[in-house]
Amino acid sequence: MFKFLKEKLENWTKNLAKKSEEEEKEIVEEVKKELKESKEEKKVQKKEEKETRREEKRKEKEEKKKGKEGKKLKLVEEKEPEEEIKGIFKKLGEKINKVKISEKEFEVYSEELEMLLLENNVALEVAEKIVRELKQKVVGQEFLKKEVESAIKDAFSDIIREILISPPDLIEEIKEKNIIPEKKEPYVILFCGINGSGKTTTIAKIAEHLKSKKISCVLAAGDTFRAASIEQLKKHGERIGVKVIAHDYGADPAAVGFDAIQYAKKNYINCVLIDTAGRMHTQKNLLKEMEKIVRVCKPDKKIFVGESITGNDAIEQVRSFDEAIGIDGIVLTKADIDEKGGTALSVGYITKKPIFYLGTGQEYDNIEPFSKEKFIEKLGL
Ligand SMILES: Nc1nc2c(ncn2[C@@H]2O[C@H](COP(=O)(O)OP(=O)(O)OP(=O)(O)O)[C@@H](O)[C@H]2O)c(=O)[nH]1
Ligand SMILES: [Mg+2]
Repeated sequence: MFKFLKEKLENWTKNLAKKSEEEEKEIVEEVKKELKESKEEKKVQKKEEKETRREEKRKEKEEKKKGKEGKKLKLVEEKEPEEEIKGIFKKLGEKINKVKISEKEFEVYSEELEMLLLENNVALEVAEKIVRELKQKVVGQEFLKKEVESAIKDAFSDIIREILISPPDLIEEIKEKNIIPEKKEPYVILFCGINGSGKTTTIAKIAEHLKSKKISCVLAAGDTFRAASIEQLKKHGERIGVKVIAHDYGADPAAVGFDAIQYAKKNYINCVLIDTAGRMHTQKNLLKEMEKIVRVCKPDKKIFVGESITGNDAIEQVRSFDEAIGIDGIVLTKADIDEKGGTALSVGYITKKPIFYLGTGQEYDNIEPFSKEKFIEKLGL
């Protein structure tokens, strides 16, 4: 993920350190010069003193000859040279161990960083926010040279942490709703998204995941539109041992969902997962159709399933589905083939909706609850 981010960051901090090494050399030269000058000054001073002493001795002798007592020679008090050198080197040490990032140095890096973020599917609005906040955190700050890289990385991770929204614990929510089995209130999740984004596969993965947490499921074959979609869901159901409620092709998806909920109530099933037909976010009439499913089935969660490789288009998709039915969260599929990773950052920030899961392959166990920290770790921060 975020190819080259780590490399770019390392290059930048190396350059900063190099720059400070050049400064360091300049400072050392300056100090050397200062020391040399002060040594020369002292030489001249000593020579002068010697001459005065010689002169005074001569005068003394003359005075003695004259029978008078000679005056004692008073020497100029000298500052210990070692003390002086120590002071200079202390100051020198303080200066050369620190790096201060100027606005100009940041500008050079920030342009590269913004480009890199955009290349990795981070939306412009989000890339600009990251750069702006990083600038606030690092420009004008003094860092210890050996800590500059980790300080910038920390600042970066903090920004990402702020941008991403942590999802609520779905398992806990389902268990809470099912706390009184006699109430027979299954937790209902509706899945939506454009064609081929991975809705049906994600439903099977989540059903398997919930099963492993001792939560029972029933699947509703709400995609009554695409050829073979019902068979596809039934096959998944057979493989994972989960009941599928289906009507014929062309039937009302809201009715399929409603039936699945009735089945769950009757059989004390904890959770209903409703599949829907893929529809482009630009097809307003098809989005409207989703409203009816929502009205009839009253889902506890409406989850948008999008591909992490989609990039900026995913934002438009989530926005359209959100406007139509008000989504509660996101599943990003195909994270296993996404080298970039920016989609998670962008959809999360722009829609302010949490990402619940990442799809990481075609097998049933290829699903991961989304974790901010894991995401940050994958970025190499
Ligand atoms: N590599 C990878 N492939 C995935 C992932 N999730 C789904 N797929 C594949 O994506 C393809 C489409 O998946 P489906 O689950 O049928 O997608 P859908 O959204 O239900 O598609 P429609 O019903 O046609 O709208 C299938 O080949 C899946 O195996 C994933 O996380 N990683
Ligand atoms: Mg499907």
